[in-house]
Amino acid sequence: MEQSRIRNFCIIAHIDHGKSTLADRMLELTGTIPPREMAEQVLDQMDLERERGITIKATAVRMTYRADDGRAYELNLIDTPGHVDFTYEVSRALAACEGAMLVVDASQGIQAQTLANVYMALEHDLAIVPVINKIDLPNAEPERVADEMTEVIGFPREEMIFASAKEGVGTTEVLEAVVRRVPAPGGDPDAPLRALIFDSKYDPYKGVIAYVRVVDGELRAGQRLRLMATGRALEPLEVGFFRPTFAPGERLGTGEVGYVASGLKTVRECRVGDTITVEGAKTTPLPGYLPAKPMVFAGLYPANADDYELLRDALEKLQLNDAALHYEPESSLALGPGFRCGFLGLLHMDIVQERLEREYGLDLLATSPSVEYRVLKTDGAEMAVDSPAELPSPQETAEIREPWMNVSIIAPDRYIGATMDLVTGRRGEFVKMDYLDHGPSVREGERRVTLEYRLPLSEMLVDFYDQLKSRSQGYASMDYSFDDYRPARLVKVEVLVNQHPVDALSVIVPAEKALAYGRAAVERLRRLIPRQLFEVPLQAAIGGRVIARETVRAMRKNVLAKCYGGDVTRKRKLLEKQREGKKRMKRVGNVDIPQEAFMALLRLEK
Ligand SMILES: Nc1nc2c(ncn2[C@@H]2O[C@H](COP(=O)(O)OP(=O)(O)OP(=O)(O)O)[C@@H](O)[C@H]2O)c(=O)[nH]1
Ligand SMILES: [Mg+2]
Repeated sequence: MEQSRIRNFCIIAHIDHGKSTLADRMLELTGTIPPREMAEQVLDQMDLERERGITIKATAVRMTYRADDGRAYELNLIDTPGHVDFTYEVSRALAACEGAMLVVDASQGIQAQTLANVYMALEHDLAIVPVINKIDLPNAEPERVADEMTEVIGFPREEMIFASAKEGVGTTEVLEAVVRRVPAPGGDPDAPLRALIFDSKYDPYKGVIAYVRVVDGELRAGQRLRLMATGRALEPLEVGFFRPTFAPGERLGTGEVGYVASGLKTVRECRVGDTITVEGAKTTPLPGYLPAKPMVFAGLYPANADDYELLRDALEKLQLNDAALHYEPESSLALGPGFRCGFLGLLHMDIVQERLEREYGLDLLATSPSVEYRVLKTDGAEMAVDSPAELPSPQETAEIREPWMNVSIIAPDRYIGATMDLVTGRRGEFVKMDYLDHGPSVREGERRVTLEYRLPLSEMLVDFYDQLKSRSQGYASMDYSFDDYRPARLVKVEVLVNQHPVDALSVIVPAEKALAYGRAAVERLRRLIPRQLFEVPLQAAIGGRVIARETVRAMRKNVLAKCYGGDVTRKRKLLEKQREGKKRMKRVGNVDIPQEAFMALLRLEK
C-alpha cells in the first residue's frame, strides 16, 4: 500500500470502557474477519482473557477500509489492555503508531487510566480521536462526559464521536476520523531498513516471531538481516501481517506493521525494543523502549522440584511475550530451586503464574509478594533487597527505605471520607483534591473528584484495590506511579514450623504491625496445616525472639477410615486423591505444608 494511505493507530481507555468491543465493530465493518469467525472481543485471543473478560496483551490487526473519499486505506490497529498493571503494553503500542483512539464510557466518564493513557499518548505526540462509547446504556450521560473531556483534557467539542460499540453506532464516523485525523506514517522508503520490535512470541515451528513496525526501508523474507542491539544475524523464514492471526505476505513497506518469523530458537537474542536492519547497512538504531521497572517481587517455585528446568524454559519463552516480566534464579531452603520474579503489579503476578501453569503445564507455588527495599548497612554499603531472605540482620542495618507511590483516585465526592479512611489506615498521606466537573447540573454527592495521595507500595499489595472498590461501591478508579524511597521502621517476621524457619513465609512489615502479623500468621497456619503424627509448634519470630506461638496437635490421619468395608475402587480413589494432594505439599523439616497455607498467608489482612 502507498505510504500516504496507511494509518497506524491504537485504542486506549480505562479498563472495560469498550476498546475490544469497538475493535470488533471495525473488524466487521471492514470485512476483516468473516461473520462465521466473529466472536465478542475477538481480539482477546487468550483463554485467560476470554474467561476474565479483560485484555491482557496488546493485539495488532490490519484492516482495509474504503473511505468516503472513494479510496482504500490500510489501517493497522493495536487494541491495548486497560488495567494499570499492563501499561507497558500500552506504551509500546503507542510507539508503533501515529494516532490513538481514546474511548470513554458514557456512563462512567473520565477514569484514572483514561488520564494516564492520554498523557502517555500526548507524550508520544499522537493524534487523538476521542470516542464517547456506550451511549446506549440507560444511565449514559454523553453530554456531561463530553463537557468533562473538554474541561479536563481540552478536546474541542466537535472532535468527539458518540458511539455504541455494542449496537454498532458511530463505527463509520470512527473509521473516517482515523483516516482524516491520523497522519500517514513518515519514514524514508529509500533508506536502509529500520524496523522496531514492539512485541514478540515464541512459536515451536517458526522460532521467535518479532512483531515489528517498519520505520524506514522495506522488509522481505529471504533478506539477510541483523538485530542491532545483540548483533545477531538472521534470515527471516516468513514475513507477514496480522489478520489478527499470522497472514504471510510478500513484504512490509515503510510505515507498515507486521511480523517477522526469525527462525531463531534461542529467545535471548531477539528483544523487544531492538531494531532490525539489513546486513551491512550503516544506520543508527531506533530509540527503543525504557525497560519496564518491576514493582512487585515474589518467588515462583515448581510444586514438583523435577520441573525446575521446565519452569526456566517456560519463563524464558513467556518473557518474549511479556516484556515486563523479570526473573532470576533463587533458591529457598523450604521450597528448593526456583526463581525470584519481578512484576508490574499484583494482577500481573497472578496472570504470569496462571499463564505458566496453563501454557506450560506447570504447577507452581508463589511466595508472598514483596516490594524492593533499599537498605543502608552500618558499614556504609547500600543494597537493594526484594526478598525477605536477603534482608541483613537488624545489627547490620542502619536504615531501610521503602518505595512510595503517587496514587490518584477518581470517585464521586460522597466517597471522599471512605477513601480517606482507607488511605490513612495504610500510612498514606493526602496531597490534594480537585473537582473534575464543575457544572451546576451535577447532583449533591455526585460531583466527581480526583484525590491524590502518597502511599507506601507495600501497603497497596494487600487488597488495597479491592477495599477501595468495595468502600466506593465500585465507583472509584485508581492509577499509580513510583514517587520516591523513604525511610521506614521495618522488621522481618519469620515463621517457624517445628523450629525450622520457613524462608518462603518470611515477610518484611512495619514494626508496629509485626505482632499482629505474627499472631495472625501462626493462627492461620495452625488451621491450614493438617495434623501430623506428632505435635508441631508454630512460631513467629523477629530476629530469633518469638512473638507468637500456636501448636498443631498430633493426630493419626487415615483417609480410609470413612469407607470401612466399602468397595476397593472407592478406596483406591481416595488414596489417589490423597497422593494428588501430596504433590502440592512442601516438606519443611518433617512437616508437610499444603500450598493453600502459602496462598492463605498472602491474603492475610494487615
Ligand atoms: N451497553 C454497552 N456495553 C458495551 C459497549 N461497549 C462495550 N460494552 C461492554 O463493556 C464490557 C467491556 O468491554 P470490552 O470491549 O471488553 O472493554 P475493554 O475496554 O476492551 O476492556 P479491557 O481491555 O479489559 O480494558 C463488555 O461487557 C462489553 O460488552 C456499548 O457500547 N454499550
Ligand atoms: Mg479489551
